[in-house]
Amino acid sequence: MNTTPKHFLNRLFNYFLYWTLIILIFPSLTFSQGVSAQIKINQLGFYPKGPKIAIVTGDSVSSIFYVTSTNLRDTLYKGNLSPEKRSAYSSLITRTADFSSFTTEGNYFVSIPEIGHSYVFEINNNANRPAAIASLKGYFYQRVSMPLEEKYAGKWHRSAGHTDTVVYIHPSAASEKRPAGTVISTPGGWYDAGDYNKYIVNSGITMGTLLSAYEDFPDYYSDLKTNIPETGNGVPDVLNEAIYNLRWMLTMQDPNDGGVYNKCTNAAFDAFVMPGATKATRYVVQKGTAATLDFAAVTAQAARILINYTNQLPGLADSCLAASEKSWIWALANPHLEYNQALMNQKFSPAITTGGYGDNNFDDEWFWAAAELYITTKNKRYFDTLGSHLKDQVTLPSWNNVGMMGYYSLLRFSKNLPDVGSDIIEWMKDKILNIANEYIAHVPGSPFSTVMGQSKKDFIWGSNSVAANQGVLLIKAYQLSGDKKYVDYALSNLDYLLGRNATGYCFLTGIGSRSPMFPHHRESTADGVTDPVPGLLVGGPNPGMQDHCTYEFKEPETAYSDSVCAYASNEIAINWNAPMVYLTNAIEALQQEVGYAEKK
Ligand code: G3I
Ligand code: 9MR
Repeated sequence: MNTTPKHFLNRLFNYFLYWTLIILIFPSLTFSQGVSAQIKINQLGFYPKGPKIAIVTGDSVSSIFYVTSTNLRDTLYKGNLSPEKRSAYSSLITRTADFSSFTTEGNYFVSIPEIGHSYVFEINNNANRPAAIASLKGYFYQRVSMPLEEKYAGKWHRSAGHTDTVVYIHPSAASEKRPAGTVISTPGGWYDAGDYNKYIVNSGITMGTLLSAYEDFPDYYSDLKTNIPETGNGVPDVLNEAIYNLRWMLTMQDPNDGGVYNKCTNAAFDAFVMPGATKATRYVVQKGTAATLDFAAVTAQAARILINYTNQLPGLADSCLAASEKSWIWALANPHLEYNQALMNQKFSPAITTGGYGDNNFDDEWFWAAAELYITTKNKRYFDTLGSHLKDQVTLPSWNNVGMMGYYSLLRFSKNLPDVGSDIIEWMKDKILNIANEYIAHVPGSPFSTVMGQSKKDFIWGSNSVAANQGVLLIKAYQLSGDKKYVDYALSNLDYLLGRNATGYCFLTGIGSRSPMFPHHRESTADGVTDPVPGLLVGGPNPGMQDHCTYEFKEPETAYSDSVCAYASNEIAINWNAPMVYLTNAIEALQQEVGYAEKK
């Protein structure tokens, strides 16, 4: 063997050259497959010191995963995939890649040999801020009666939609002072969803959720700007946005008796044209107990918030409180007036075939309205009503189930409620913590390590709002207990909504690498812009598939179709966006408090 110093140096050089090449080539050889649909991940990213999980679906030869640079040259973290889990609500097999201990800021892929790599994601402070701002801005694009100028709406600028200054009293809504055919003006507000109608019941929970987001995180929202015409007027943008819909809601009350019409609507759904392009007659239809009590709750809550902005908004808080108390009086006289569209259509014409939002149980609406009115006025008569409903069942909020909204508000103001004893406060707190604890108990066994999707019942029409509302409840659990683990679980559902789910979609339009391109949203279909209107949360997996469209996947977790046809899984709606606004912004607001991010 030649062992001269020259040869030794040569061999040493070759040895280093060999390993340098291996290091450079190895990752690109192994990870050259490109983006893999098998890797599901929050497509925005993670906080430096927060939980970080990706899920691999299907077969995987490798039991190892890497976090790599986006040119695949540098391998920065290596971890083991978890053992396989089988999903109960689809045929998927999943494995977890947990890289929570990797804390270096930057842009990365999760890469798995023989499979490929994830979409790019970021590790940084404010990781979810784009979704937080976009989901709130989404409401601006739903505004009905004003032009959306390019400086605010970008390429989605458009002229005003429905003016709604000539709206007819439908025969179902006729009263002595406003007989059928009377013209009223009820402009403004947000379009409800992919359709062009405006529904009070659905505005109820939407407004309650947005106003609660503000009441829970006022300092955070005072700095959050969404580039809307009102930005900079001294009122936080979340309130500016809500006020646009609030002013519409106020016009939906009959000033003669305080009752509130269920909706402002066409007789039938519009075609897929731009907002305001059709000139179909608009009606307000029958008053109802649910609509009126939801209205009472929202206006009572708005009154106590807006009293702090009387310089900018003179008189608005007072008008809200007066409207709220008047609607309450109407509800007392009409405690059980259901909006039953089918029955209504048997009696009156024209028949109304737009969304119903029909509800026939008003216990929860009574409780919520009484709670908001009581908090705002401290008047004992409202306490008496809420007290009589305290033992009612409360579950996760939805448009027809708003009792929990009352819990949230009462607990928020628990130190300032003269008639509400600590026993009641503790009882409500326990209810919420019990639900939260039940949610988190089964996460380790859940296929995507999320709270969402542990029950088949989670996958309903608007299932994404179930995920978001579970997240909101977990944020409340954190606020009530101070236990940070609840925020981790809330984040698991945000990760679900932004990509860590069985479909692999980031469900908020315009966000992430793979988000819906064809939502059931008339404007997005008609505007000639390739990208859909941004910041809108689609309904999500719904095995009910009531739209009868073609679905490639039909299992509970996967029954989602990114097609305009699929209104049962791919429409957008204001009541689904609201808990998304709450959840994303709450986590952004809490990132330092819970130790996910350090102050910079
Ligand atoms: O109440 C029953 C419950 O008892 C039962 O266990 C459950 C089983 O699936 O169904 C429940 O009823 C469901 C109801 O929502 C309440 O959650 C219906 O099946 C379901 O079809 C119904 O879907 C609603 C849909 O309209 C059809 O009415 C959605 O919640 C609601 O978000 C959606 O709202 C539409 C508006 O009408 C029009 N604008 C667009 C908007 C969004 O798609
Ligand atoms: O576009 C409508 C959507 O907003 C509703 O959620 C959905 C259910 O009420 O209905 C959609 O409209 C469809 C109608 O129900 C049936 N004919 C086709 C309409 C547009 O796809």
